[in-house]
Amino acid sequence: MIIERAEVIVTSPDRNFVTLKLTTDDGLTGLGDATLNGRELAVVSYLRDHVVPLLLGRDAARIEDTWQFLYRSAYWRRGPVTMAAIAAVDVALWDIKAKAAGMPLYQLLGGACRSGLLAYGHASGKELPELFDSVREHQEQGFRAIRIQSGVPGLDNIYGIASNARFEANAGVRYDHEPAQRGALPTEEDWDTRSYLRHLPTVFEAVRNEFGPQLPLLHDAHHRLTPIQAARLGRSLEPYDLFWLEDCTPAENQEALRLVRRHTVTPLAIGEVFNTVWDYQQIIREQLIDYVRSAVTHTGGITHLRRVLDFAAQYQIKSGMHGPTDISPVGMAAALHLGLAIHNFGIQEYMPHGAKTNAVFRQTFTWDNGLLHPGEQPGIGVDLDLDEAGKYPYAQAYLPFNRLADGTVHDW
Ligand code: CS2
Ligand code: MG
Repeated sequence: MIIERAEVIVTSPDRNFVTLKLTTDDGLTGLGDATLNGRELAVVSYLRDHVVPLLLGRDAARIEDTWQFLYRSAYWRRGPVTMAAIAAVDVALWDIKAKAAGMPLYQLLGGACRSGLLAYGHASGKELPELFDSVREHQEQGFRAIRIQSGVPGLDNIYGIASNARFEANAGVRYDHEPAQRGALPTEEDWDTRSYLRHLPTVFEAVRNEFGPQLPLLHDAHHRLTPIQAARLGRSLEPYDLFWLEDCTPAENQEALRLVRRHTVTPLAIGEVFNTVWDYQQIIREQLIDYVRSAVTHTGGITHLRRVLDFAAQYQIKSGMHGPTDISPVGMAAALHLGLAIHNFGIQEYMPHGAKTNAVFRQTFTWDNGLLHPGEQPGIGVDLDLDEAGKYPYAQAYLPFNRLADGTVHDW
């Protein structure tokens, strides 16, 4: 099974996506997601200019060897661009191997450990009535777990609030379709930590009063707090029994989580911007997190993310794979196959894609009664319609950034 063709496909139906398509000499094809939000073309070049020449003529069956070759022969290791490129090759090869074996990938990974994958959806609102409506909407869509993002009095445009007037004016669609905004430059958003820390506990109190104690609730602090602020937030949210508090503080300095852990028992999820097991060494070994947030697409594929999750399992840490709209349907399908096969599955993030995207990427995974399932089609179960993809050329888009009231750039 020799790799005969390697194509890097860029399309922008509802947002930009980068997909690697490998074709073998016996006609089998495999797809891999290489989408890095706001920096897509860097991965396109890494793949087209540096990786594709290395793949042609290789034995498609040698997944581990190809992984090690791409990681070690690059000399310059780790990082979001390299690991997204390696991830795309890895998933495409697993897709091919599962098709060659005539089985859905999860079967090749050891079979199902559960009947389906609990998923959470994104509810948000500038104020409580809108937020409550959004929670109800997600419950009607079948979600059994819900992420809560709320506006903060005094701040106009902040992360995660679907009804973002400025965004709708720019893009003409609701924010929850995509955080990256098409345009020549990134837009600036507002932030003030003290207002947020005062306001958020009141939001969770209101949500619990309205929806009761059972509903699993999640929140994404999106890397914006110092360790002591994160500790305070975790503690102030304890009465509302969160499923997790995500990215409470930037985790380049893994030690920072020790301070948070010392002050709160609110479960912590981290890792969507991590790319290798080495980003997790200390926080897993010291039991400083409860959920690994890495996505297959950004963590070296199924081969490497499985290693991270096996390491986490020794510490009873579970998966909580990143699944926003900037993970393509190919990346989502790969996550579902891995999620079904691992024992230490926790929860899967699920932001449904738009109609144009679903026309480009024909998917077989299912969503039923709050559970996702990768489906039974051989491979990962996603086909890419090249004609449809060709209708949507790449469109420059950036994630927003934050400035504090005094003009200081802050984590978005
Ligand atoms: C977020 C993402 O879904 C999440 O947990 O952190 O929406 C994130 O902002 C985007 O994926 C960035 O590209
Ligand atoms: Mg997040």
